[in-house]
Amino acid sequence: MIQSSGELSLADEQAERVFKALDRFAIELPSWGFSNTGTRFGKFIEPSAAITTEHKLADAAAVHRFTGCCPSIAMHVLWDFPHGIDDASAVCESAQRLGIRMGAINPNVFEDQIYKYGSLGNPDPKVREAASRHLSDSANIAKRTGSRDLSLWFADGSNYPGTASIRRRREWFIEGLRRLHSEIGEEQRLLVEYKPFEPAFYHTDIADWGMALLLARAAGTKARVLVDTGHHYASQNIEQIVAWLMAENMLGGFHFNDRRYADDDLTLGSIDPYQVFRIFLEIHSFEWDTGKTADIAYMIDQSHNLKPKTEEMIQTAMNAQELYVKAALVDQKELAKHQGSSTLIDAEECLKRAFFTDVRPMLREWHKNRGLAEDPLAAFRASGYLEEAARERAKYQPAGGAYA
Ligand code: RM4
Ligand code: MN
Ligand code: MN
Repeated sequence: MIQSSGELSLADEQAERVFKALDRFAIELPSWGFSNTGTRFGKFIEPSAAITTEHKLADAAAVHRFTGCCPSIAMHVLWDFPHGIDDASAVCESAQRLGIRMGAINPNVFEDQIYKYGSLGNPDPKVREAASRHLSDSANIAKRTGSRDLSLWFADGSNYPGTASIRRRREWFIEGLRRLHSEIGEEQRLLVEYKPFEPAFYHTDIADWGMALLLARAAGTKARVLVDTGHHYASQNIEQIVAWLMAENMLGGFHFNDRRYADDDLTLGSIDPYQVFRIFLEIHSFEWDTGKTADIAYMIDQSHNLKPKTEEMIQTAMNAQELYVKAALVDQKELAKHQGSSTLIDAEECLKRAFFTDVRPMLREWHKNRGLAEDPLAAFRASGYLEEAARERAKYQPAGGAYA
């Protein structure tokens, strides 16, 4: 079919928008997404899964090599720096050698036996002190690794009514976060994550974005809220939360994943790609309205207990790129006009037109222009990386195939 010049220029204009969006979009990989994880019912072992920190870095670097959009890796302190700060320089150097950099540092105040009744919210001052010490050690690790963000998630809460003082625990949280805030560097940030339930089932100390926002404000000017897409009740409007947090200059970052029921940690966009699109759309609208670039850390937080981990990460990064650029294709000017005149159907069609645009040919083009394979997943599979990893990692697997 011969296209009219009008159509051609529309295509060119679209391609330019897509390329611009792709040039600035980066999403951070989680180190914990490369190792064998499971559910509380068991864990299925993948022979190529990462076992050491070095493996996780290598896998993350491979994902970045093929996708071109994952230059950094978030680390979990206890799992990746077993000797604390003494491990930091070596881990950093390995990452650099592999072509990636250290991303957010995630302290761990939920696994140790002392945290049975909480960390910063624990009624025992000795436990609160231990948690604070671990948090400040983590802040020092972040300084050493050159990480901007200290990403905080607390399992704190209670299972039965009356067993914990909700108000006192709130105060202890404010105290602990303020103290940590005073210890981080000028360029660093605290990201406060919320979650409605699990592991606590009656009350969670930081249960929603309102609590996270108030705690972040109480902590100090360098604290922001972290939105984990899986940490909401089923029908909650996440993009509205995102819009409000951006308007308040309080959105620090995301933990992206998808879900069907609760904190399922499934592949981003696998269940409801339109929701991810709507979240990105709010961000593009904010940028269009204000002329500012939203300062947001995009991070992945997934648990790949059934799919091959590195492949799922590549799939996730590609989904993220696709949905980010689809949202960038929404004609903001036209949308604003329809919103202003309450022409509902036209406004909605504006979104749908962008959402249903097949951006994959433009993505392939972008990859080609960067000297990357046009199809990252196919190229990764052809590279033999997984087979090699399985061979090389076999010696790290304890007899019987499972590892703790
Ligand atoms: C939580 C939360 C945190 C993650 C832990 C392991 O559900 O999403 O971000 O670090 O799991
Ligand atoms: Mn998370
Ligand atoms: Mn989670």
